Amino acid sequence: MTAPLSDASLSVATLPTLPPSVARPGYDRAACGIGIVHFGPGAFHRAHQAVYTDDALALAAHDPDQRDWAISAVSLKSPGVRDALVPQDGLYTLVTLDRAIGHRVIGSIREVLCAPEAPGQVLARLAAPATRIVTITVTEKGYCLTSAGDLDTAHPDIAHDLAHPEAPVSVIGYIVAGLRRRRAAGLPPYTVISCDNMTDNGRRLGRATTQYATAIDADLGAWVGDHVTFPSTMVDSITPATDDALRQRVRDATGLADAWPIQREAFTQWVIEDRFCNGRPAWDRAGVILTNDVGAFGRAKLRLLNGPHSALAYLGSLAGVETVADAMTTPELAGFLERLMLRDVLPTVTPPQGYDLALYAQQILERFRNPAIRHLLAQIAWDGSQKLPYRLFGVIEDLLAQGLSITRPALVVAGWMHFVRRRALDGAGLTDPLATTLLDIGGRCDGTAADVDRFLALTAIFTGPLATDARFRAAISDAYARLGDGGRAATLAAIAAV
Ligand code: CS2
Repeated sequence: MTAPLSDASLSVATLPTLPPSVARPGYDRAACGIGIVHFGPGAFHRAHQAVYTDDALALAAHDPDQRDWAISAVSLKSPGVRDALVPQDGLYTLVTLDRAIGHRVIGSIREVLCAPEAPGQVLARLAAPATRIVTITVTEKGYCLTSAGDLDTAHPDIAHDLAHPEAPVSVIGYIVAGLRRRRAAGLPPYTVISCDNMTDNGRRLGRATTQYATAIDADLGAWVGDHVTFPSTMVDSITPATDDALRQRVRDATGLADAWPIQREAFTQWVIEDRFCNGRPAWDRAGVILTNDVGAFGRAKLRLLNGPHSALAYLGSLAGVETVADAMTTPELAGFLERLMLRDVLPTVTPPQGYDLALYAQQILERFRNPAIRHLLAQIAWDGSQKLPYRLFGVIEDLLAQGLSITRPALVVAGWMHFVRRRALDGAGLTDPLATTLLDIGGRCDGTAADVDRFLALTAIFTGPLATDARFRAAISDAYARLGDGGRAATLAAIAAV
């Protein structure tokens, strides 16, 4: 084994120099054709679906029918992933952070494209007979849905694509342009799999895609409705953003520079509705759960993990706490979170078959406590306008329907309002598709109950019966007043009091 040069980078050529402690692709990558196009190859995809696919390719290495499932990773906007991974032949290091730290090079991504710079290549890849699955992680906002769940035809990307369907910019525009080519060529479609944290993500994506296809061509819309499947999924693995500390850790452990390594906890779960219209990799052998009832898994995870995550993000940030693990060692926040999860959220969740929900909730709390992970609350706080409805509003609706108290969930919504207001006052900016509107509202807030009404008037977020429910408004106004403008001690005391 050649000792790695100190300035060597990860690539196919340098793979043999890795120390034995670093796992690497256990299959012949060059023999694996591309069968999956993935849109949105950010950290989560590379920590999750690409790893399951890497496992499936290794487990089925001797089965020629299971070989052609490598991934073409497509970014819709920025060239960053392509610029980092192309010189590395698509390889990157995955670091799992738990009691034991694991290092592993993932090989399932064989092509990386930046759509705005190579639209023709992306469309050709979608239309290729060998492409049989499209997977997606574009976050909630990438689906361009209205708050009622329809395709938002006023969204600038969708409006653009409807006018130029052969030169799309949105993920739905690309999916349909690919399907249109396949239909014209007499090819079967591909299965389209949403891997984002939304309730009934497959049904939502299927509905919006069919609406878009119908708007372009009614026959195409009917074909999509009849032939394309959109399985719903539940995806789970805590994946903090990559930082310089991770790059250094990888360099130290592998002897190679990696422009974009990925870190995540050891725990990972993927549940997919078993509805594939054109085959699939041996994901089941790699630990993926294929089921007909993914909805129960999705709701349990969104309500018991993501909702509490958002609760920590806003309330923890208001109290000046930086990470999830730090929040969990702050008794006021940890206590609030347990009460929220066990007393309020848990009774609203129907357990997936064979699930012990109380145990599941305890395991999530344990994962949040993981001291090996620095998961920034600021990262989780992104896109609150998109996340809160999926994560928390269903819980609130269910509690109200049963005549139960919503004091604690309301504190989270009020916490988000204060968070927005403080960002506006500090001139700190906000990562959210509605940032301009939110910061405008935040800037006009004066700390009184009128602030709550300003936020609740946002129909893109507060919609349906909740928007007009007097109990909802009252609980949020009350919580908003409790949180007030105090410093750390006052904020923690307000959180501990409910
Ligand atoms: C988090 C999720 O950033 C967030 O909003 O709640 O990314 C969460 O870590 C994952 O869904 C865990 O599977």
